[in-house]
Amino acid sequence: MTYSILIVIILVGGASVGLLAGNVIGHTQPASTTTEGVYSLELIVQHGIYFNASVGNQPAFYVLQNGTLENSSMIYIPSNTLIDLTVVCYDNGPSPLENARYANVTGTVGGYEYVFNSTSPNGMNASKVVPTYFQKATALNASNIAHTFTIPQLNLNIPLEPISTTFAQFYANQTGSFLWQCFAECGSGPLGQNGAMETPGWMMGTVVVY
Ligand SMILES: [Cu+2]
Repeated sequence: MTYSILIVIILVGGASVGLLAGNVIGHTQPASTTTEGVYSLELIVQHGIYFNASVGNQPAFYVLQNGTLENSSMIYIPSNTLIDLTVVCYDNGPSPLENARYANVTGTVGGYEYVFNSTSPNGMNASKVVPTYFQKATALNASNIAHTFTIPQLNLNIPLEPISTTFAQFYANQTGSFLWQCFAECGSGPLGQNGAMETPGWMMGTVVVY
């Protein structure tokens, strides 16, 4: 009798632990969506890239794919699939937001992003890979945002701190082509809205959800 009760307790306890572990490892998914695994999207923001003779240097987003930096004018992601988004921002200074609402994290799983500050992996300075802090954020300080990765039609907004690594998860639950845009005025011209800000592959482009 005593043994039976013990076995039941162990079984129930074991099942609970298994469920918890499953949630952490497998990521919690909405019951209404079907997924075929997790898709990793890795973006790099670099600054000081030669744009043209009159503008000079500008910042740009790249897609890190197969070990190379690829143009971000077209970014492909699967629909109804958990997207693991990692953005490494090497840019070291803030730009004013086009609207204060772009300081908020929107459209992600849980409504937050993880920010690892001072974590641009810099081969010249190994100490830079040690984060000075790690933050689970639903919004960032609007005065300390270098860029945003925003897909307005999918309500996705990922604000990025200078010299940081940011991780967030999201789903794109409709197929089609959507604008992506940075909403920190990091470009050229009197308002910082020209140059990179209006050029595909720099601070804007198309996200194709297939
Ligand atoms: Cu930008």
